[in-house]
Amino acid sequence: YGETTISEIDAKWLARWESTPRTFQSPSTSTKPPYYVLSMFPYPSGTLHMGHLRVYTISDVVARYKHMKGFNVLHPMGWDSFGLPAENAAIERGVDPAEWTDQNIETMKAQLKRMGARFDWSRELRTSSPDFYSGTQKLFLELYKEGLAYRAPALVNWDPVDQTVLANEQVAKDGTSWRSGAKVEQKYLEQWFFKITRNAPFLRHSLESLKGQWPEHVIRQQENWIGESSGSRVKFPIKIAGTDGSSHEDVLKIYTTRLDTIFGVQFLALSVTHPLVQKLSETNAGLKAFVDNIPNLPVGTKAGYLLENVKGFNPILQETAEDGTLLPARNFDLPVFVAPYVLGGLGTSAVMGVPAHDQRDFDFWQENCPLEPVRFVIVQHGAKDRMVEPRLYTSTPKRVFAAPGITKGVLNENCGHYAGLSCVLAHQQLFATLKGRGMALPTKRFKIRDWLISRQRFWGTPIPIIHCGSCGPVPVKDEDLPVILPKIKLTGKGGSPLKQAEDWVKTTCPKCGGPAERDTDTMDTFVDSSWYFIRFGMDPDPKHTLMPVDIYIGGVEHAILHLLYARFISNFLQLQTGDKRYLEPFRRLITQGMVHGKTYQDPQSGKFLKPEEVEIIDGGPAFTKDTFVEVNVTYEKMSKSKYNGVDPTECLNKHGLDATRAHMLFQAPVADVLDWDETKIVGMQRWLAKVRTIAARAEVEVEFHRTTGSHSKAMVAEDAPKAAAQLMREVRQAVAGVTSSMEEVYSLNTAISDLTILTNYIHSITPESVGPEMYVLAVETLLKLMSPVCPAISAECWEFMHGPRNLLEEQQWPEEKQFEIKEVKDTVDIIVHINGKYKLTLRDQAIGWADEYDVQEWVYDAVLETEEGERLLSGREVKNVIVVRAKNL
Ligand code: ANZ
Ligand code: ZN
Repeated sequence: YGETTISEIDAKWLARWESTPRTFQSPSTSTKPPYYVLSMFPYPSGTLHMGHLRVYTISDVVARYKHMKGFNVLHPMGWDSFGLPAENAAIERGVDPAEWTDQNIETMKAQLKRMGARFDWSRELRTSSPDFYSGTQKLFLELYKEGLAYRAPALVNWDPVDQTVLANEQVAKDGTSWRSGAKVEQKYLEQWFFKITRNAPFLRHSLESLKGQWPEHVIRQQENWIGESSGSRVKFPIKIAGTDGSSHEDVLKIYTTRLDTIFGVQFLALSVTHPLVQKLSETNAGLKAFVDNIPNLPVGTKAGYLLENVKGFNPILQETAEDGTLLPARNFDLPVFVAPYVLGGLGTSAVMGVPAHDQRDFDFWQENCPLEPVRFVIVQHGAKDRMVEPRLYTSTPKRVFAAPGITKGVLNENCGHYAGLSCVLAHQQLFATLKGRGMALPTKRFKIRDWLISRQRFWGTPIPIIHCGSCGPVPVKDEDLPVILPKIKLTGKGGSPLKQAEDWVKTTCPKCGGPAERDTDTMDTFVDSSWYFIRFGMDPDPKHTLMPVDIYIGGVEHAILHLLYARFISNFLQLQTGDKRYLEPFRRLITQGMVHGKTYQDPQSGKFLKPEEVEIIDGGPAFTKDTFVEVNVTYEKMSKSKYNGVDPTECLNKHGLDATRAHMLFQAPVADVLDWDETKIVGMQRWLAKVRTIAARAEVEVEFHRTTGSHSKAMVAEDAPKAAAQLMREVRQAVAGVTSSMEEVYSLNTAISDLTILTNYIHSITPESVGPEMYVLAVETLLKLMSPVCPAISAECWEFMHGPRNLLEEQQWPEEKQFEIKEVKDTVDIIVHINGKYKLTLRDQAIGWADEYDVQEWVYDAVLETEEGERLLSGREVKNVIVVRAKNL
């Protein structure tokens, strides 16, 4: 047994798991409660990396644990197999993207199996198979029917040389195309959107229900991304002068959260996409030039274009105050600008500019009207009679009086009879006044924008829409789904790849039967991943489809978009089906940290060194091999250029799957960055060697018992009961610690330390010192607790003790209460029958550890110890000693 190598153990158990797949039973037939463990499915890039190894170790540990806890576990795996790399490989090397993808999947699947993960491969899916993408297309059409999928013009990256749209990833940092090197242009194209904004209120408010279940920072990121604010829509009258001297009046609707600052409005500003700007630029050449030049301006530009022929008016100043007070005299005209800092599609795409109280407006004002004073309307709250002398106008304010003013500020006399009111109160009154005049309405606004799902790419789900000259866009009929991707040769040039598949594009209109064309866009791959988890849980009877996911594990880089899109789609299905299980798709979320690699850098040249170029002295400092200069050792994101990458398969082959998995979990809490230092893995290997030693000792005892039917009583030490009680305390502590780590997941590293502590304890004692039964029980419990983390070695040890038919992974998870030792001070009376007849009663017997040990043997000893007992038992053949148990024994 001791001779079996780690790689033999791995090979044996991997084969065993392969031949006994663990599949999820339909909840309609299984009596066990279902539990859905999901890890984010990988993009089949070619090979698994250490980050994959980390996330799938975590999910496998949870799945194996839940299985032992008696759940019917769904732990599926699939492939997010549409996307750009396959397409790039096709363009560069002429390979078929489908073949490239399938090959990568082969490799990566073998790697996943090598780590001993118990995935339910019967439910494997790949998003690029027509089987799956017909579902994606159905989902698109459902959204389309509900008006949640629509088309609108949007800016795209355009490569003028290759005449093609580029994904953001294909645009280099300097703004050139990855392939042609041409300067990338921005161009408007008709694009498909999902109207995620319609569900923004739900997506925002439902986050409350996830608190405590999702990492706080992920909830916060979602909140910020959705970005709720409540404000007002206010109408500002404007006058537009025509070129012929005529003029007409209109209104501009702006959106503001700070109505209390309305007396401080000094200009109005429109986004470039505002309809008025589009209209005016038709006749205003200067404006058109400004708009066309915007893509060349730096991000965050404060540039503006003054619309000379437009004047704005502040709606609050058109008032003749009821109490007769006169408002300060002022110039009523407001300049109107076009400004890129005002975002299109947000609010009303127009703002009222308040330089004194909004930083962005202030910066804009400084840039465009540097000589104009700034008009303050809010001052720091103080006692009214001590009101700070209001600096009504100042041309050189140090800073704006912004956010804190909302609660702390009061309006000053720039605000007529509103002066002296707190901002909150002023806000209410101003709103009431303006609303009364039909100039303001309350609105809630979300920062989130609709989801642009169109990609002018090949390797994605085709959009199931047909464009007909007379009927417009028409959905593909259900029975004609899926719309299969055609086979074409990809060149990376000349517009949308699908446009070039002319035979495929040409079709007939499902409505009128006339000639029509297929939509040539494909969907963002985030659409695929927004519903794959539902597909995994599908049951022939939709009532039994397993939703929601009980625990979802994945990279924090998906904390915003993927999770938001998945929540949107799931919520949409909830609205459609009325099935509450879709409300929030992921009950619990665990985000794991990155795995960093050990990086060596020459301090002089700054060059990164390969591991074989350095020599490490006693696990301490590292030196260059040739010049013997000490090198800097850091941990950084793994990359080829830094020679700090680690191949998971190599690592698994070298150290075995158990040590690799344990090391992965032990080195850092799940959510933290993990510095991968392979030299430390020996710690895990030593631990596992100890486990094998004590398991071998336990096996000897089991074997003895099996062949003799007795527990080698003679050898047991005098104070075994005490030592056994101590051992049970240790076991109980480990059960409590490991179980709570498994439930919390975030502290899986402490589970490993609990396991090593128990191992060391068992290693330090002998079976004789605690009694063989107790020893065996402790070892068995240790193996059960280890099984999720180190499934191969623990299964091997278990099999050694119990034979091949009794599998460790089918055992029940130990419970703390099984190891409770009643430290009973009480005594009991024991009524003893010998050979079927009442013989004597032992009074006031301290029972101590008796019920944890062997009661019969203990009583036999106790009887022997009495005079009468000795007389009764010695020299007689005792067939049986029956204890009529006292109540608390
Ligand atoms: C006047 C004002 C005065 C504003 C003040 C703020 C402070 P949040 O809270 O993020 O929702 N805004 C409105 N629409 C905009 C757009 N399309 N592009 C850029 N900015 C826009 O921000 C709401 C504030 O953002 C609004 O309130 C508006 O400026 C600006 F002391 O109006 B505020
Ligand atoms: Zn038609």
